[in-house]
Amino acid sequence: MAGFKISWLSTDIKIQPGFSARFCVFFYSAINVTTGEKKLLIIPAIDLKNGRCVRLRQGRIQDETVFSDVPERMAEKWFEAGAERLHVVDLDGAFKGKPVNSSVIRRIVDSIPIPVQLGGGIRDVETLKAYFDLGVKFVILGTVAFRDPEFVIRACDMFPGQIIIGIDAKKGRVAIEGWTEEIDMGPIDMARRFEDSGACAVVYTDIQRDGMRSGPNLDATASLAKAVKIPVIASGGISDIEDVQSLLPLEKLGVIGMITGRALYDGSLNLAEAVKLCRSSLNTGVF
Ligand code: AMZ
Repeated sequence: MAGFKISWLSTDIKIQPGFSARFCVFFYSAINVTTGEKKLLIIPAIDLKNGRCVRLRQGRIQDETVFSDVPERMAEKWFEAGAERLHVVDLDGAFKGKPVNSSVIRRIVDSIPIPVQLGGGIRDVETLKAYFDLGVKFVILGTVAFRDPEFVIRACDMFPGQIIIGIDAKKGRVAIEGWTEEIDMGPIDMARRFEDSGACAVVYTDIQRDGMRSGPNLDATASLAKAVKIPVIASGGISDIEDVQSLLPLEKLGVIGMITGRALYDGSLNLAEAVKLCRSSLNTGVF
């Protein structure tokens, strides 16, 4: 009897006759039921400022490096290298508290077939609707999540499985409004507010490491993932393949992916290699 094949994203799994039910249970347990994906995601970041693709250091608006005047070309590049999701930030939007780079975001969404998660300047339902209409798959709420937690709950009701909470912290305190304002709350307390909101993930960024290639904050990321049921996406500081490797054990705590920016642009991290590592490590753990 011939086997049959399950095609999933770019991974083909051949099921041969005689495979036990246990295989299916193990296989299913490897699937993140929240995202529908089955491995740790490497999510390249495209930060937009004045229509260009930039990287900041520690979020300082004056400390920018421009990597492309045509951000959709970058999106295509990361897609072709194997990315399965893209992280896009409207930096002008985050600073101004309203969408600024929508036309570029449209071009990015139109140029690649993978899901885009987008944050920066989203404060109301109209903006949410506009971005989802445009084809954005997940929206990240940062400042408004602190200022108006009820809004997050309404948003999760309206767009189930598509709302991500953005928690950016500096020295253990959450920062909002383009990271210009620190509030008297830690990331765990902030995340706990949204335990039952229906949010599909928390993106946790260590601001002091962001754009610095100083290594991810493993302790803080692990503590957050342990403290809440919501899946966590780690961000900030990933500089090379060893850093990617160091985050893999956190998958069992509820970390579902990692965002990387400057290391990809500088070339100190090879995206295809990182994606491959995340796939092979999961398979080793499962089979
Ligand atoms: O780099 C910055 N100064 C910055 C940044 N990258 N400020 C905000 N953000 C990102 C957050 C999150 O993804 O990491 O913007 C989003 C939150 O935006 P808002 O407008 O909801 O706070």
